[in-house]
Amino acid sequence: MRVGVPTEIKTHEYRVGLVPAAVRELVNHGHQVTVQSGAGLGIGCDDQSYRLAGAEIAADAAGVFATADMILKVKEPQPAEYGLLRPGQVLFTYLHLAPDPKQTQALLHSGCTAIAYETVTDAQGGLPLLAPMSEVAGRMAVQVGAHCLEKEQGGAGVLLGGVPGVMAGHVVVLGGGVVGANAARMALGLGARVTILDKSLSRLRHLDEIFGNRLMTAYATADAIEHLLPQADLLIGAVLIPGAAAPRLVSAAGVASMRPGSVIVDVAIDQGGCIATSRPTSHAQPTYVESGVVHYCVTNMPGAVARTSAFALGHATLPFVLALADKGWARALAEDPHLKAGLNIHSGNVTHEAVARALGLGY
Ligand code: PYR
Repeated sequence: MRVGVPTEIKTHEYRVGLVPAAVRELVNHGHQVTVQSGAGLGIGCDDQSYRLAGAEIAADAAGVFATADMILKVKEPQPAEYGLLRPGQVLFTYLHLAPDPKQTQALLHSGCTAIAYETVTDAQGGLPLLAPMSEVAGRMAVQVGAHCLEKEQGGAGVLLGGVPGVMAGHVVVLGGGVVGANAARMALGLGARVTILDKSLSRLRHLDEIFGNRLMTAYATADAIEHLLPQADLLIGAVLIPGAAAPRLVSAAGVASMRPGSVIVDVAIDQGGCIATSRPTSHAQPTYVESGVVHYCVTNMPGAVARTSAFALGHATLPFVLALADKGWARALAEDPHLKAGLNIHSGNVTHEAVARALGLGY
C-alpha cells in the first residue's frame, strides 16, 4: 500500500502522523511511504531521518495526497486539504466531527473513507488511540492552568501548591476518566487540594484506591458541581462521551459564580466543550476572560508538547496502521470490530451512530 504523511497545518500543530521508527516498520512490511518535506521538523526528525527509515520525501502536500492510498495525519483536515482528498482514499487521523458540520460536509463530499482515532475502541471499553493524548492533555491541563493563575496571565495570583502558612489552591476536575486521572496526578504532585467528580461510583472507588485520601472524590450531581464552583481556583473539564458532543455540565451562571481570576481549562473542547462559556482557542491565542474567569480552550493541547505527543500517539496507532496497510481497510475493519468503531465516514455517509446523532443526521 502507498501511505502518505503530510505536514500538519493546523495553527501551531507540530506533531506528525508517523515517526521514523513507524515508517521503518511499514517499509519492512513491504509498503511505500511518502512523507512531506519538513513534516517531522517540529518533533526533531528531519527529512534524512525519514529517508534512512525508507521513506520517499515529497516537496509538498499535493505530492503526498496525489499518490497515497492511505493518508496518516494527526489533526482533522484543514480547509486547504479538503480538495486534496479523493474518493476511495483512506484518511486515518483525529476528526472530532460531532461539533464540526463544515468538516463533515467536506469529508462526505470528498468520497474518502475516514477512520477517526478518537472512536477506535478496545476490549476493555477504552479508547486506545485517544488515551495517550488524554494522558498528555490531562497532565498539561494542570501545567497550563497553574500558568494561567499567575497575575500576568489574568489569574488571581494563586500558587497551586501554596507555601507553609498559605493554603494550597483547589483544583476541581469534572470527569474521572483518563484526562481526569492524569490531571489529578499532576495537581496532587504540585501539592494542590484536588476534588474529582464522576457519575461512576466504581470509577471514584478506583481513583480513591489509587490516590488515597489526598484526593477528594464527589459524585457528579448538579448540586455538587454548583457547590464546588465558587471554591475552585482551577476547574478542569475532562468529560467525554465517545464520538458525541460533550455534555454541558457548567452553565454560564455557574461560571459567573466562580471567583474572579480563577481559571477554566476545558479539555473537552474538541468535542464542543463541557462548560457553557467555552469556545475553541488556538496555541497562538490560548486564553480569553469571561465573567472574570480565565478560559483556556485549545483544541489541540498535546501539539504544544509535540515530541512527547507524536511518539506516544505513534506507539498507539502503529498496530492499527499496520493492519490497515497489510490487509486493506475493508478486511482490517471486518476482522477487528474495535477498529471498525473508528469508521466515521464512508462513500458519502456518516457511519458512526453517535457522530451522526450529534450532527442531527440520519444513521
Ligand atoms: C489531539 O490530541 O489534538 C486530539 O484531537 C485528541
